[in-house]
Amino acid sequence: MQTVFEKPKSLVDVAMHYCPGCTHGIIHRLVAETMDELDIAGKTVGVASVGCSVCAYNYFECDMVQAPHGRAPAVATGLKRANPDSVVFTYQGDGDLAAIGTAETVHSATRGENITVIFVNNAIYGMTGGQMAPTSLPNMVTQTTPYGRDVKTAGYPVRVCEMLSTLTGTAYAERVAVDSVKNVLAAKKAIKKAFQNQLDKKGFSIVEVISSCPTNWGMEPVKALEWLRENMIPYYPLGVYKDTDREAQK
Ligand SMILES: Cc1ncc(C[n+]2csc(CCOP(=O)(O)OP(=O)(O)O)c2C)c(N)n1
Ligand code: SF4
Repeated sequence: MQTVFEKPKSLVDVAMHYCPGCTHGIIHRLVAETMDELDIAGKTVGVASVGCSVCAYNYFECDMVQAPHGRAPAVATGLKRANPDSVVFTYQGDGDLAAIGTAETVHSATRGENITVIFVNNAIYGMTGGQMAPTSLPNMVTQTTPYGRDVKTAGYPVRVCEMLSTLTGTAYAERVAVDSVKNVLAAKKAIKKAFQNQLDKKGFSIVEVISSCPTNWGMEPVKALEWLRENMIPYYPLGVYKDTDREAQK
């Protein structure tokens, strides 16, 4: 019988700690499939961040480091510069990448570090119980905005791909989602390209993955995906925000 689907070799065969219906598991699989297909697990170092994916080092069959909150791109910079033949990726939530880690994110991009950033945007601080994140939507109810995010006091959400695409050092920035089969397939393509870019020495590549947090959104997993589709994607349009490959062809 022909095998049409199997667990990637670069994913450790253990039960994950993520909540039922959490999309972190899907994104882990896409990263692991990419490592298998590019045959790079043996020279890859992943940098886990702080957030629900803090234990990502338990799940990938490659070397892993766990960075302090927000510092993953700085740690990745050091790893990549010390060993340019390695493949280095970070795996970060929106609290990690777009709040405490904003400086590291912006400056590693503007330096054009040849690393791959996987940015999981679920619009909330998942691990700590659902506080407002920089990417929480206007009027979104969170633990710290029980009446909804008031932009007059809490400001507007940060659109990371749009912001980073203005930086010359960014080679590639794409926003994808994992709410449907079609979007998961597109997310895989983007993640693979972000790793291939690094092999081709193209510079800083980021894939923002619009994700769900059913637990802290207070929704059943399927409802959370519907909410994502109806609320997050309109605010965070999917697509390629920067691709130096495409610009070179113009
Ligand atoms: C220096 C520091 N400040 C604050 C915290 C507490 N903290 C842990 S995880 C987290 C937010 C993580 O949210 P996010 O990055 O969106 O990831 P998610 O859990 O949603 O996947 C915070 C504030 C910490 N661990 N270290
Ligand atoms: S709290 Fe949210 S982001 Fe964290 S594992 Fe649970 S569903 Fe996923």
